[in-house]
Amino acid sequence: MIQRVAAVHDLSGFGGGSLAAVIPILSAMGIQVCSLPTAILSTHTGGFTDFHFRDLTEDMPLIVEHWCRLGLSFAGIYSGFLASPAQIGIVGEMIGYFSHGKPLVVVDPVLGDDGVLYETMTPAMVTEMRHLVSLADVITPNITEAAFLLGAPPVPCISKAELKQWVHGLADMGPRCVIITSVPEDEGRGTSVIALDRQTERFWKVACPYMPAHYPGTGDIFASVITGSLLQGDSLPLSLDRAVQFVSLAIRATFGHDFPERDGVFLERVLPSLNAPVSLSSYELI
Ligand code: PXL
Repeated sequence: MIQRVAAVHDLSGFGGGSLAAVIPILSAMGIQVCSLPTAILSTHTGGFTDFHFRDLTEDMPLIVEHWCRLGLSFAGIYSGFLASPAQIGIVGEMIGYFSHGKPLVVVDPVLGDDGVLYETMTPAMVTEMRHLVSLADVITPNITEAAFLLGAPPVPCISKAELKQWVHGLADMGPRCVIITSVPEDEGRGTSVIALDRQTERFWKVACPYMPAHYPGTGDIFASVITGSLLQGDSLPLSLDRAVQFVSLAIRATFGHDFPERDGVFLERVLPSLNAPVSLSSYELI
């Protein structure tokens, strides 16, 4: 039996990320993707200005209702970029409708990066996203999104003690696993990924190799590998390792070329590595 995931993300035509990353990554990991598109855009919103944006809020309940009539069940429900506060409520209801299949609920609370909200995001989205986080098993905010969810000011650097407090603050909202990406290290010269599994109370860290580049869509790529890896039965720290390694590989495959960062990474070059045996592992307990 193939595992099936409901993927609730936008479809951006150019620039990679969102469903253009979610579908090939999960498919390469042997998981069937059922797309519930939240919006259709000409490009993602990072680095492009006059993009076309079609909000699909009205279509989403009709798609979910058809899936209910078909009696579908899902091993995972995985949400990312949502286009309106109403969509967050729709995803919450959807989690309830499909709870009989005991899906792994992964919420990537896409809100912003580098200390600011993305162009289409509003304070109302932040408020609603806190509700969706409370329904998730796993959340994957970056450090900016973690700050917005907690109502804390975004910070350029953070101590280990404060970081653990943030992670606990997010875990108190409901999810079993909290994963924070883009955590600044070495006064901004590097980043890491930090995670807490509330069941074991263990904090994990994976350091990310430093590259002086920032490609849109890497958060979607990271969360997709985490979703696939957990569904394949990997532990949380191994899933972190696989996701960090895959994103790093995608960045390295792209960085040597002279293309604008807003074009995204060369995902197609590195997809086959998702099927390679895990060869090295660098996670640590902190
Ligand atoms: O990578 C997150 C993301 C997803 N979808 C759209 C975006 C972004 C980030 O900018 O603009 C449309």
